[in-house]
Amino acid sequence: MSNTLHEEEHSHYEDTQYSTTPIISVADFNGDGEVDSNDIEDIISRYNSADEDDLYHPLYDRDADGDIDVNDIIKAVSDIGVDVPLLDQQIAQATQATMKYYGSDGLENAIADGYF
Ligand SMILES: [Ca+2]
Ligand SMILES: [Ca+2]
Repeated sequence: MSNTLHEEEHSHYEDTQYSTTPIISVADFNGDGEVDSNDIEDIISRYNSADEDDLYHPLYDRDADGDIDVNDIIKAVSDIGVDVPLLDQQIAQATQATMKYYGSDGLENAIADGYF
């Protein structure tokens, strides 16, 4: 019984259009160990952005479909109060630390900081 169920889930997963998964499993965007109003304000400030926009960053794309829309915000809100895995905190902190090198000003910021 459990084997059959597992196989069905597996084949369903392979049929889906999206091969990417969110960068972090819960919406602790600033990596402080909890999902609270700061994280929600953070994602709301990026609302209605998509792949090529500077406001878009995959860290906030909770369903990994290339935009930050109401579905991503709903997912983030539903994470309020959940336990944040240590790995997610570390990934979020590392991603925040390098976020200024992302987007159209990214290269300029990297040069200004002496990376090139
Ligand atoms: Ca947080
Ligand atoms: Ca999305």
